[in-house]
Amino acid sequence: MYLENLLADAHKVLEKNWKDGFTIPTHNLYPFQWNWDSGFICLGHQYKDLGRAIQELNALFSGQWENGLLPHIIFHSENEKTYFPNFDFWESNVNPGAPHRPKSSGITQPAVHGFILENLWRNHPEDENFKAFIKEIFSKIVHYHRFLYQYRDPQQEGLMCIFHPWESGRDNSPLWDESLNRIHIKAGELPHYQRRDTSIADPSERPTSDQYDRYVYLLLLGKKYQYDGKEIMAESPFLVQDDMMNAILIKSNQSLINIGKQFGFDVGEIEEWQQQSLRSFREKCWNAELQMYTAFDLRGGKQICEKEIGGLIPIFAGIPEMEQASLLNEYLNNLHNRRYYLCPSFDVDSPKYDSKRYWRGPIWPHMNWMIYHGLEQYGFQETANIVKLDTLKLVNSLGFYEYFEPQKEKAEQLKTGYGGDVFSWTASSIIDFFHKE
Ligand code: 9WN
Repeated sequence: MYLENLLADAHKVLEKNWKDGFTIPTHNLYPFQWNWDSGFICLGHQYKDLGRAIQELNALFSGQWENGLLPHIIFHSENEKTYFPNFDFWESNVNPGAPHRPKSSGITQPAVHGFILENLWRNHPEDENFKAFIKEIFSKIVHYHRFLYQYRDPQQEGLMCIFHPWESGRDNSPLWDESLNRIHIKAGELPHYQRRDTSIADPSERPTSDQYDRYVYLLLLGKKYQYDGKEIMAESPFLVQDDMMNAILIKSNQSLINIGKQFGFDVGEIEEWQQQSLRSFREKCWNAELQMYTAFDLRGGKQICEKEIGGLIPIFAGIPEMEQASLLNEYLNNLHNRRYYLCPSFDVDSPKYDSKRYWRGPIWPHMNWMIYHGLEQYGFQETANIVKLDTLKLVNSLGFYEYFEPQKEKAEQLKTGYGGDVFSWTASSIIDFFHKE
């Protein structure tokens, strides 16, 4: 059923996006190095050239700040003009611990690097270069996790929070609507800025201009306090303990513990974080009525009660009891029976669902990669296989796009996916799926 060339084409995507030391997500739309993209991109590089995966992570961590922050964008080039906000708008050097070069943003993204490192190591257990690399990078990843627990856990619960939707990696998810609506921007309050994304991608597949104003507002709030000041936690109208980011942090903690024990590193501190994080996550993020995990709005003091793709990721981190995992599995099966490709990024029955607008409905291949592995771990192999097959089918028929239409009837009428084309983590997810067959 699959194009014989799919795997070869996926490698070509990574080759095209390789920039002498790191990989961009896609040309034009995202011309720099992105944090969690790079993690997933390593999955693809490892089969052709493990050295590239090492370079990718080294390039990413060259942008790490003294306080441990691993920024969401690393601007290795200061000449690219197709992205807003660029390095000169972020001004990362307002923080004295930010490297002078490479310039970076001042916020972060999901902490995928621990589990990515474990994945690469398990696939190449005897590689001496890789072992040496683990010895170098391990403490940098731990330092990053320490940043999240020190600077982003104001109630000391073991749950990190974000103050900007971009940090979640799911920028315009309906999860953030209520928090963003707390922001009232007065005329003239924001500096003039020009979006670049909407002249490259179809504006109907991107966030709205009202949302963008709020993204800029929160960026400026962070900058006012050097991006790590305590005032951010005190003043930000947007303060959310995201279920997906915390699940990913828990998954990566576990990977660091596994690696550390094998290599004889001290993992006591990580084990303490992990115990508290697991306990708090289970208490605070499960919603029995929705039968799904939810993010917690710290500013509003309540769960964000929506069925959203982040609520499925705890299965990847081994967080649910079997009963809860079965409910997540049922949720997906039900969508499959209703002729949706898996896994839509938002509740298809909600009025906020929009099948083509970015994180408000479309399917994202790297999310499917995590959900596939989670389902498999809990023994839901049939559903896992559907997730994998749907991803392969969509990419095979619509191309290496950023995101995809979930409704089968509608997808069959389309010639392409949505958002950026020749997309790196789409290619990497496909490559890794092929290697696990
Ligand atoms: C802002 C690069 C990134 C991904 C995010 C995705 C999108 C950026 C943007 O692209 O966000 O970080 O400008 O829209 O939402 O998950 O890391 O692929």
